Amino acid sequence: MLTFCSPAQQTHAPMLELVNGKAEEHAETPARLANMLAQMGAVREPADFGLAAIHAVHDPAYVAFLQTAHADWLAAGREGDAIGYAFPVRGRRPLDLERIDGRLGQYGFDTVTPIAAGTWAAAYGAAQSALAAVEAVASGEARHAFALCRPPGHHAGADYFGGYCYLNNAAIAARAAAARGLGPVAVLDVDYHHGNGTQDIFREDGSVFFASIHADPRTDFPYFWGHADERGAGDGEGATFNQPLPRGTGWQDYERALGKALDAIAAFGAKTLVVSYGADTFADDPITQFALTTEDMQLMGAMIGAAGLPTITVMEGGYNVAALGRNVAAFIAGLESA
Ligand code: Q9C
Ligand code: ZN
Repeated sequence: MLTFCSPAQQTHAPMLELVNGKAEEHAETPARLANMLAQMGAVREPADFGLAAIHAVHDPAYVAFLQTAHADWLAAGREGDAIGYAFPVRGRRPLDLERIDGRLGQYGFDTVTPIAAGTWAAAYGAAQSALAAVEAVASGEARHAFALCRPPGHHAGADYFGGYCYLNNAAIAARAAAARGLGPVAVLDVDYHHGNGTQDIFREDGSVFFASIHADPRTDFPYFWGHADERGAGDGEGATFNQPLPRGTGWQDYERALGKALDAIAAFGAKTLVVSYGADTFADDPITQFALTTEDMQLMGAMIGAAGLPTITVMEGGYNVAALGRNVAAFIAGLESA
């Protein structure tokens, strides 16, 4: 598998997340990527494709906020990572706020996604890895390419961050793939959590199909998106397909949902697949509640590969650090067996 990763991705090292009423050690650690890299063969550094493909998905004012947020935080006399504490629940509108705290609330939706010193450089590097994977497929160099993105991306919307995500690598890849003539594109999101950012970005865009299999948002993050009745809107009506599954779901039920998602993607007429792959469906993941095994990751990869589409995979979550590289390697082995 042609695999991409930027060294800049390791500069993001958030310290804490405020969850369960406590400051806990952040789950999305540099050790995750180190473990994945240890299981990969050669990994390529992406070229720098610049900001244009990022701006094709994200609001430039939001991107500018991300670039200076940590420096603004330090300039306000703070130390450590920037975390918001006040959020506009209703009537969110593009106010031009001055204070970093107002801006963190304006653009963020939770208290688990700190902006640290290296966050922008790492998020930019992860987006470049996704773009390099697109380029490898578009140029015909590879039929499958994998971007070892970290930080992940699928919770980030056009103008917001959250869920450990800042730039939406899958959406950036999908738009870039369509621009390179690889459309129609479908995004298949198999992370444990619903990919709310990707859904929002393509909600009214009927040219990109979005299918997600995830823990029911009635019980799990991100709570406010991913319910079965969310099917897209306007031009995108019917091009969003959510399958929320209960906690405890194992391979048998997961396989059935994956089959339905792949059928819908085929019916849509997708020519290219972007997969948001999260290994946090793993039974021994410390923050989630599905029951897939490492072997199931291989079966998942094989089913996706059997769809027969050129496929760009971007890494999302997965928090059992010791098992992460093994799970990713199993998924890739399955994908390549098809
Ligand atoms: N008790 C991704 O997998 N909530 N993001 C954690 C744990 C946040 C996950 C609560 C989970 C965000 C990309
Ligand atoms: Zn996740």
